[in-house]
Amino acid sequence: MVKLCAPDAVVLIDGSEEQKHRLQQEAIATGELIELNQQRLPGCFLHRTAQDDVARTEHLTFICSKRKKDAGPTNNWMSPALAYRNAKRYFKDSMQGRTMYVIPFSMGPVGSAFSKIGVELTDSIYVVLNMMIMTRVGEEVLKHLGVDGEFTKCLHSKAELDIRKRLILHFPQDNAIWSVNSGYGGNVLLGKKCLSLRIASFVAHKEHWLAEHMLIMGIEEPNGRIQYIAGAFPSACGKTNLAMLVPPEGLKRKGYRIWTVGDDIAWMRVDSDGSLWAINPETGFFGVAPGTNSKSNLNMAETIKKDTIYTNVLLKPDGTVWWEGADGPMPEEGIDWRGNSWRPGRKDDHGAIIKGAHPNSRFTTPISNCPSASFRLEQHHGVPISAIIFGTRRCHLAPLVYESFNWQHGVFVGATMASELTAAQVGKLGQVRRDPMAMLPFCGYNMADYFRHWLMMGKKMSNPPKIFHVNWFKTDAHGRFIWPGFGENLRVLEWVLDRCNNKVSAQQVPIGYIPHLSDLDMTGIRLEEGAMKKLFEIHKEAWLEEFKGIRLFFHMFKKNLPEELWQEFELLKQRFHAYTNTH
Ligand code: GTP
Ligand code: SPV
Ligand code: MN
Repeated sequence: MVKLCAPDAVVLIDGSEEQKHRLQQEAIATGELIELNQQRLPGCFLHRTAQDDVARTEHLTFICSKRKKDAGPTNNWMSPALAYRNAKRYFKDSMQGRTMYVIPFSMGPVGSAFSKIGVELTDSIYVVLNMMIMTRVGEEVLKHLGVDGEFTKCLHSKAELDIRKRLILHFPQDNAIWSVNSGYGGNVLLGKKCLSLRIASFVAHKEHWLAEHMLIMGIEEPNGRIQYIAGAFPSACGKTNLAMLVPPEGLKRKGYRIWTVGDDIAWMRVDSDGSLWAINPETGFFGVAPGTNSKSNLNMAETIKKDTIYTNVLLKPDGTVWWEGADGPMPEEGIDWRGNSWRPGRKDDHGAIIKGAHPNSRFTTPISNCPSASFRLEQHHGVPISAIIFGTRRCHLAPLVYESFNWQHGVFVGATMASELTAAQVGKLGQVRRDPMAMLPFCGYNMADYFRHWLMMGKKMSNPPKIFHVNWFKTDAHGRFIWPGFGENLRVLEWVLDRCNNKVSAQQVPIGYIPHLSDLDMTGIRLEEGAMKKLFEIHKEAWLEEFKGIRLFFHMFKKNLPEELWQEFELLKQRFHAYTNTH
């Protein structure tokens, strides 16, 4: 790779504080990082990406399996030969005048049987410093690799940061990832989506485990019992917020405590007890900034006060940062995410208000600084999962919460998830797309085989988690969210756990079980008249309409779609046939 990229120097990242400090100083000198007010935000820096490099570019992301059908109909595919050839043109001499950094990293605790090792080569100090937050980096990792150990070979170059030459390539058979011409997190922190989801899902299929786009959280009752939940929500649909929620005032008397294990990725295995056990392979959060404040997410507001790299937020004159929905008053001036001087209310040529921070601006921050960080983060075995929840962003269709009838039905619920697009993808905001298990952009192989794998995993467990679906995002006639969300979501999780513990019964509707309203503890909140009814409304016509989308989606997979999913679809239609709108 040195021969291909022609860097001036090669530097091995050893994981030491001294080296980190040197790299920070170097990045400040070149302008790659801006040092923030070190009294107010110790160890914090700001970075701005190119204006056309602010979110994952799914249309430039490819699965380069040998056969096209192994990538499946939902992935972009390129043959390995063509992909290597195309990318080599862009990598050629791309590091001239630059340093190549060699980052050995472990996803999962170093030495755990759950963990996987990668080595990322990059010409970006920003990538190095982010990887040092998001993963376990340095000599410890190399020791565990030995001389002939298997690792994921990750190559990244900013090259010219030219979107026309951008490629994010995955070679599952070679255990390799090549990313060129981007500097945006999800495209370049190769341990995250590229390794821990796309490559890992391919490996997990072969090795019989699950690599999922899921948060992991523990809910502790006053008697000390902690139960863990894993939740898959599409990008920017609430994983980070849920993973560290603060119990609402009304439930304080119950003494719950929340433990954050992870906010984005879960690796899960069946253990000898027949249950599903999960680790978070990451050590940091790469979280959405807009909307983060001490009311919506107190734990995160505390976490990001130090040792944090901010990307594409507003810089205030006092050397601190701001974004839409941050704590405190709106600043009177600043430098916006594009690097332009900014004042509130200014409009662009199209008459739209110019934002201070990009809607997908983010912070990179260590889990260890999070007040709710789980004490089990370093445990090699992970945590046992009692419930899996699939969450989507639907303004009308899906009720606040429902439970699937069994594992197979739960897989159907996950496989037919659909959500409105957010700023985390380049694309049309608000448009509904099917996003099975929140993995549409992250499954490294044929999604029909992935569904079959999920069905098989259910058969391997004598004590499988129950599967639920939630939707925090239903809106009223004025477009306002009906459910207050955030901390109040604990009321829903409480019902989820009650169901897992066989403490409450439920009402059966065609899509699954919904709560008896009296089983949701609503102490301390008052919603508008009729809100609860709206939140649990099952609108037959809307669901019949939804079936068209499901059928189209399933047909993409032709004969390869597992028969069980067609069966579940038939059963669902039959249940609706016998149903009249009563809720
Ligand atoms: P990725 O990092 O892209 O995978 O996203 P995520 O799933 O972790 O989403 P995150 O928690 O960062 O939330 C994204 C957006 O949803 C933010 O603007 C939040 O304020 C908003 N959000 C999160 N939870 C809720 C909720 O319960 N209700 C409402 N209305 N909004 C929420
Ligand atoms: C997501 O988009 O789901 C993220 C952010 O978690 S990124 O790492 O950029 O993919
Ligand atoms: Mn994510």
